[in-house]
Amino acid sequence: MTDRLTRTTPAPKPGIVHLGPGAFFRGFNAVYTDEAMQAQGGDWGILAVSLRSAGPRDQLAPQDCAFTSVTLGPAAKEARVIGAITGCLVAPEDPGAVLDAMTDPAIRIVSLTITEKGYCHNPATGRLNRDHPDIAHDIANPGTPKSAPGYIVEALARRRAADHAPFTVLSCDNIPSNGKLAREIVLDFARTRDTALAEWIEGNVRFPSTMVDRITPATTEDDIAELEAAESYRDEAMVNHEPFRQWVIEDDFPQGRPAWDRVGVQMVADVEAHELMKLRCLNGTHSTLAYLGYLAGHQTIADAVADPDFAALCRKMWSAEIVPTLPQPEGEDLPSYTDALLERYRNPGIRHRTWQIAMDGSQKLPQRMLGTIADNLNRGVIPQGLCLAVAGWIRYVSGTDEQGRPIDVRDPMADRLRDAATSDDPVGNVLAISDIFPAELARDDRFRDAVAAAHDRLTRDGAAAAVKAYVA
Ligand code: CS2
Repeated sequence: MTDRLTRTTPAPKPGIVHLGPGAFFRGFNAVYTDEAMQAQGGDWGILAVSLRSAGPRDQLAPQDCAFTSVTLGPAAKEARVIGAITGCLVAPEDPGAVLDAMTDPAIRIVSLTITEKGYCHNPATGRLNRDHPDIAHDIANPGTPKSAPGYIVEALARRRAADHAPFTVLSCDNIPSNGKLAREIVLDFARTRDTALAEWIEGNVRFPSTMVDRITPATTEDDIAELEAAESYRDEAMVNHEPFRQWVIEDDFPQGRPAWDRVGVQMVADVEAHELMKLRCLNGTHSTLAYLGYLAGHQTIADAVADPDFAALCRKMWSAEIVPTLPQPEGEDLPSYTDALLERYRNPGIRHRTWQIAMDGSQKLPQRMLGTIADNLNRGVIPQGLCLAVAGWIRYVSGTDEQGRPIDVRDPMADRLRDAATSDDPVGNVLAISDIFPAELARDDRFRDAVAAAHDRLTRDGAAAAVKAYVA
């Protein structure tokens, strides 16, 4: 049997605690930070914290937290060992150790890739969901938290009590104004405990927003075996990703930051236009391809866009429905951006499963599609492609595919969605879920009728035919 990968360079001193050490973090934050330390030094090693499973620690720890980042180009692969991670904690095993690390003054940034649902917020309002079981637990047990907001608020309270400067909170999830959302939920949580603490956080803690982008499919056993054959070592913590990457960050780090600007990160004053571009153009069509593509039998994004109708679906949605709603981000040419997206989707090296992207739709739809739909309705346009995508999601969460086979729907609201989507009035009952659909949109007859018509068509003719009809 081949040996495990081992670290050959000394581990840096930690300056960052990162919550959510999944594939995206490894192929993105860790790679950029590794390069930034190589370019300009600095004690910016990353202590990774898994809030739930022991998986990341079990993969990373036996290799001294070194791991391989594999860039999958359309023609060739390139493997690089990344040494930026200094350790990995599993929070449920020892919440005290995580809080100690977060209270250490050497830690100046706490970054997050906890996915949409990790914010424990109501997706329609952006406020903390106090009924969330983890939040209720953390309010009652502040010293042994479970949720990201619970850890952040307790660590900030301890830093304040010890007279240490706070860390900067850096959200790297696919949510618009992710820094503002992180700030809202942290403040909402702090207010449940202590108004003075909430005021201190409000006045002293920075929450820069970011736009993050790199397609990073979940690692499979085959990926690990292929790397083992090519490099003659075994790396359970490896990640595969596309060559493209883009990180736009609001430059607001009173306690300092790695020299990310030296390695291609765009440090800007306001990230919003970039975020809207990325969330609506990329994630909006990604989710569309996920639901309609899955229903039409496509396993991966590359398979879906190899079908000319699905490629045309993306192009038509970008030009007719998505790009017209966007402010112009500085330095971007939107038509070139969307052309490049289609090329990225086509990358045959990337096997990004439609099923993976279809997960957690209840948390993703608002920022990926519903805002774009509302903007179109406000300008008098009924966005038929986006309405078809919403109808595709409703079909998907019903839990049965077009051949009558079960779909493994993963979503925190899966049961509620299935009940609504399999009722007598699937569209009416799903749109009535106010945690997902803002009241004004749910009430809009133009939207409701377009989704209902698309849902009828999908049920009658199937996804492939419905997409063909849209692009015709
Ligand atoms: C994808 C994203 O899984 C998903 O929902 O749409 O993770 C996407 O690959 C990234 O945002 C690309 O930057």
